[in-house]
Amino acid sequence: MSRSGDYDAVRADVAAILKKPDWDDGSLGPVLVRLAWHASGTYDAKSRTGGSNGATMRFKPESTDGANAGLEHARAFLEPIKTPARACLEPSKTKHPWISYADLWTLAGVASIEAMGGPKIPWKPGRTDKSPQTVKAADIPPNGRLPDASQGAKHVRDIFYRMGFSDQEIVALSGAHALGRCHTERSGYTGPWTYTPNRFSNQYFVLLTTVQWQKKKWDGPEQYVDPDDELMMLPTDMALIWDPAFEKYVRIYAKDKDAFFRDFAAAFGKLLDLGVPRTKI
Ligand code: DDH
Repeated sequence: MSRSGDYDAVRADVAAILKKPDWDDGSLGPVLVRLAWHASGTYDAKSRTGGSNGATMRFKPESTDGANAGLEHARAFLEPIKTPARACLEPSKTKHPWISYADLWTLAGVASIEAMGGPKIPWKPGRTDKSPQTVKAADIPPNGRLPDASQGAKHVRDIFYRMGFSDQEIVALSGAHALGRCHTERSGYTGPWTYTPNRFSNQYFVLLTTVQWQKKKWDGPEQYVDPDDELMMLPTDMALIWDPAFEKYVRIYAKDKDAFFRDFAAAFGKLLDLGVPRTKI
């Protein structure tokens, strides 16, 4: 068992489980980043509810929110880092039982981004978990707080302004779609955004601004594809180049990888900290 508070040991264990040849493009990184984001992206600044603190995605209705489909796998992949199945038989095999799920899920996102070549993300521990025995319905954010990919710029702003983000931060955060892919059985959409879905990069912006995106011809939901039908964009991704205020930042990040890395790190760190009680010094 690691020493309580040894977050570097947790980071190292997360990095060690990422490679998984039979999962998607061979890495758990993208789905772990999505877990960190969805755990945090329920925050409502006005009512100060939602957010990563509490790790409430373990409970209904958040656990069964359609937007979180597939994240049960991400949570299960992290479980052995906190409590291996055999730990009850062999307590010495327990790895990091002292870490809260809320800290583990957010730290796993941070560690994954760094392991996939992304920037160092500011992250602080201190999140606590709601207990399954005493959690109240009011502690769990309702469904519908995460973005709906079929909508446009107004919806994207409604969702992210609710959390307290600016247009520039919205665009920076959206660059996480350099990673991973869509799965028909989870969201209804299909395909990766970039040719390098396990590599954190500014490729999402480069592709958004250079490819001739066209509506995919299929029976599924409206999505956009490149002429070879290998890559994809969601309607909410396209909104970032259709809306002039968003487009300005898309073009900046397409040209300037360092600016994207810097702004993404700040915005992602802010996202993971929304609603986490911090004592001001
Ligand atoms: Fe996303 N995202 N996302 N996303 N997202 C999906 C996958 C991934 C939206 C919809 C989808 C962010 C913003 C938005 C990641 C990170 C981030 C999928 C596919 C949909 C749909 C799910 C599936 O089928 O498995 C929408 C809409 C928005 C929006 O802003 C309007 C943000 C801000 C992040 C972030 O991390 C900061 C990642 C990573 C994935 C890939 C997951 C995987 O399993 O691969």
